[in-house]
Formats: sequence, structure tokens, C-alpha cells
Amino acid sequence: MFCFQCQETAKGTGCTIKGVCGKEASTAKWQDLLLSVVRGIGTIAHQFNQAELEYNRTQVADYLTDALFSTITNANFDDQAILNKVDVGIALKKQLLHLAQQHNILLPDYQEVRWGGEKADFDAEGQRESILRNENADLRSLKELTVLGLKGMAAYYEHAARLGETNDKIIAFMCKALNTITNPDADMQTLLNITLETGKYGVDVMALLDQANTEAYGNPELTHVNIGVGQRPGILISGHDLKDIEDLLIQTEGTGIDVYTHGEMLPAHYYPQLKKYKHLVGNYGNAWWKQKEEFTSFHGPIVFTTNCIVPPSPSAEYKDRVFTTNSTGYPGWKHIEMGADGHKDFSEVIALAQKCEAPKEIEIGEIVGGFAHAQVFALADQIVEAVKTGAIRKFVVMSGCDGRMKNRNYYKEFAKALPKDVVILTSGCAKYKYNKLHLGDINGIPRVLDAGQCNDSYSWVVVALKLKEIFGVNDINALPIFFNIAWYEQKAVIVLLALLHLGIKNIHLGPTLPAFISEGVLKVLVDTFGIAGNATVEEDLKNYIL
Ligand code: FS2
Ligand code: SF4
Repeated sequence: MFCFQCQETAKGTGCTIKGVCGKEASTAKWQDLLLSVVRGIGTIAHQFNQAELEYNRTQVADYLTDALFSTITNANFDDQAILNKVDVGIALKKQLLHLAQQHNILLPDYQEVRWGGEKADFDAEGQRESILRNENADLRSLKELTVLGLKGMAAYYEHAARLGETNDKIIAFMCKALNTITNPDADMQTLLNITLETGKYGVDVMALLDQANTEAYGNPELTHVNIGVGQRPGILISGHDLKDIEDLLIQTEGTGIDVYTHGEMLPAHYYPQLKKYKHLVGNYGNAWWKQKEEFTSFHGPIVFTTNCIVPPSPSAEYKDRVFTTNSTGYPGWKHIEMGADGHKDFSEVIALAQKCEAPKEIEIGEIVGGFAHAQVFALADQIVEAVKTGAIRKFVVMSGCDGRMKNRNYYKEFAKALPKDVVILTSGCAKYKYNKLHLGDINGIPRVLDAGQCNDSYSWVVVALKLKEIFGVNDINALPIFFNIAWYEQKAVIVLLALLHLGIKNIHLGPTLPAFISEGVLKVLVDTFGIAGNATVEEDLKNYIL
């Protein structure tokens, strides 16, 4: 196997025997095979788009987004589930090939288009389609940067689509990008262009999801979220899918069960149409990587709507109370399928919860969040005044992911060491490093403003553009905002590409730079955008804040 898509990759270069995340070599191989089917389908669909041929676009969009999403770090560890997606893709590709033949569409002669999907060839094809098939490190790097961005885009698109918001242009771009990276002869410039264009559609997909979330559930608002527990049994819901938590809240109403959010589901509390449920009682635990301890003490069922899953230890007591849904999967865990009406049936989860003890208290108190763009705009006068008087000297965007590596303590120490006139703008699970530190406020404005999930980094873009207008500066980089982003998996890649597309310079990316960025590509990113890794807390404070 070879996988280097996340920040925790082995030795900072690539996992070759088994993933640090727990991914087996077999899963990696089937994911490589699945991605080759995705490239084949994307390439064919792109040719249809060019020829303006009608085909079932929704079927292609649903397939591509689900398949790409299931290969994101910590989403799906279930070989059989991945192989089922390969089978579905091969059947879809055959339909598309038939259509191409009927309409005399000439298709590129790429292996991914040609491959017939014979079962006996799965193993060899999975190995042939490894990331290392691209021998040139720089070309490989750009192809991977693009496909990893597409994975993040697919995740956000899927959430938006579940809430009824779709956009053919985004899917058409995905197909174009897949076509470009499938071409074995694509050169550096072509690949660089498609990588940067991925960022444009990254902005679009985050805007689409923002619209979907806010139309369905209202604008996030300042909310105090309880981190303690109640007396009743609970269900813990993790991941990013708001439609799922809404279904669960509706189905648990009046059952005597409390619902708790975990990890990236915390921002569900900020939405008026979700927080109205009285039995949505709090957030339990921290970022994804602490789940082994926290799931044990939770006592009740756990539902994964998206990544991040940590494989349980063989003796884990909670193994039989975990459920997956959407693109996630884990061998032996029950998977809840979508009903024909687009809703999930959580009755089995609820029945199990009713037999469980209430969660064990692991902390008490509350955290504050809900500062997506509308809430920040509501405070705009106060914020602008604070900037003008010098009460707020700087903003630091610290969005992104959390993770288990010790060097991530940098973010906690950095947050603690920031001068009292600096405000942290956050989103994603990165916030768990500092959202319980009680960093205080500036004239009533909390010093940690949490916009929501990782996709809500979009809010910081909207806010930055608004500040640019208010302060009358021509360049977004002239604002007193420092971007110090923590990354882990591929949704952070699409966020990064989106920020680059918007012209944001000098972004710091840590705790280590991605292994999939080659030296040649890094040079381009440094020269063009001033991207840098983080140094020590002291050095970064001295160079960028003080
Ligand atoms: Fe955190 Fe994991 Fe949000 Fe990522 S819970 S690293 O999926 O997308 O962020
Ligand atoms: Fe390794 Fe990360 Fe890939 Fe898992 S997702 S196999 S930890 S690089």
C-alpha cells in the first residue's frame, strides 16, 4: 500500500504497511481501485459534458461524491463496503460506455476508461492504480493535491445535496478535474491550473453548503453549549451531517432519550432549527481522536454520520453500540441505509439507547459558539469599533482539524500565549485545542469565535471580505488577519485551495506540511502564495503577532 493523504502519515512520508489511522493494506488497495473507477467515470462524464450529451447527471454526481467521500481519512474501513462501491461504479461505467457508443462519442484511451472491471483482475488493477503509478514526483503531487481537494469538495457537496441544494457546475468541474488528472500526459502547467481551479469550486461548494444549512436550519447564533451530562440515557452523534441529526432529534422526541453531539457535530447546537429540540442537551467529549475513552464512558449508542472513525481496540466495550451511515463504514458495525424518502430510520439506535445507562460525566461547564457570518455581522459595529480603538489588534484564523500528534499542542500553547487584544477565529475540530481555556473577551466579544464545522471556514472568508469593504482596503492581505491553519484530512485541503483561490497569502499550515506536496510544488506555493509551515510558538508570535 501507499497512502500519504493525511497529516499523520507514517514518518511524514507515507503509510506503506498499515495506516497510522488503522487502514489495512487491503482497504488501501480497494480504495485505490475505487478511485480509478471514479477517474474513469469522471473522464467519460466530462466528454459527455463537452459534447452536450444528456445523461443521468444525478446518478453520476451521487456516485462520484459518495465514492470520493468514502476514501477520506477515517471515513470507511470496511473492505466489503468499498468493493460494493467498486461494483456499482463498474455497472455505471458500462452504462456510460454504452451511451458513448450509441452517440459516437470518442473517449480518451486511458486505462481507467478501458478497464472492463473483471473480478479476477481486481487485485492487479488495485495495485496498478496505486498513487505511485505516477512516477514524476511533481506531477504526482499536483494530481494528488487535486484529487484530495475533490474529496473534500465531494464531502461538502454530499451534505448540501442531502438538504436539496445541488449545482451542476460543481459536478461538471469535478468531472473536468478527474479527466485532467487521469491523462497520463498532463503537464505541470495544466495540472497546476486545475489544482488552483479546484480552489474556485471549493469556494462555491462551501457557499452551497452554507446556503443549504442556513436555509434548512437558520443562521447560527451565539449559543452556550453544555458539556456536562443529564440523568437520562443518551445517543451520541458524530460527524458533520446535519440532516442526520435532525432526523435523530425528530425520532427521539418524547422517548426519554437525550441527544449529545460529538466532535464536528458540536455546531448543530448553534442552528435555531436544531437547538429548539430540548432533548439536544449538550456536547460530549472532544475532537475525534479521543473517542476510545469517551465512547466507553458515554454508555449509550454512537452514530457516525461522517469521519472521523478511530478503529476500536479488540476489547473495546462500546463496539456493539456503534452505527455508521452515509459514506462511513467499519467492519462489524451496523450501517444505517438511507430510506427511499431521503430520511434514516434510527429506531434500532433508539431501542438500544433505552436499555443503556446515562452517560458518565467527564467534564462540566459550557462552551460558546455560533459565530458564523450572520452572527458576526450582527456584532459588526462592536467589532469595527474595537478594531478602530485598538481594543482588537489582530485576528488569527486557526480553523482546521485536530489530531493526536503531540506537536499539535503548538495550537493550544499558541492560543494561550496570544496577547489579550488578539481574537481567534476558528472552525472545524481544531478548536478543541483551545475552546475550553476560558480565554476571556474583548468588550464583550469572546476571544475565541467559533463559526462551526470545517466547511464554515467559509464564514471567515465572508467576514474577511466584509472587513475589507468596511476598512476600504484594496487587498484582503492588508487586513490585520493572520492565517494559522491546522490540517489533518482532505476537507482541510479543499479549504486551503479555496483560500488560495481568494488570493490569501502567507498562510501557515501545520503542524507539518503535507507529504503529498513535492519539493517542486512546494516551491511554487511558497513563491506564489507565501505558504509556510509553523515554527515554534515564540517565533511565530514574534514574527506575525507582536
Ligand atoms: Fe475533524 Fe475529522 Fe471536519 Fe475533519 S472530525 S479532522 O473530519 O472534517 O475536521
Ligand atoms: Fe496513512 Fe493517513 Fe493514509 Fe491513514 S489516511 S493510511 S494515516 S496517510
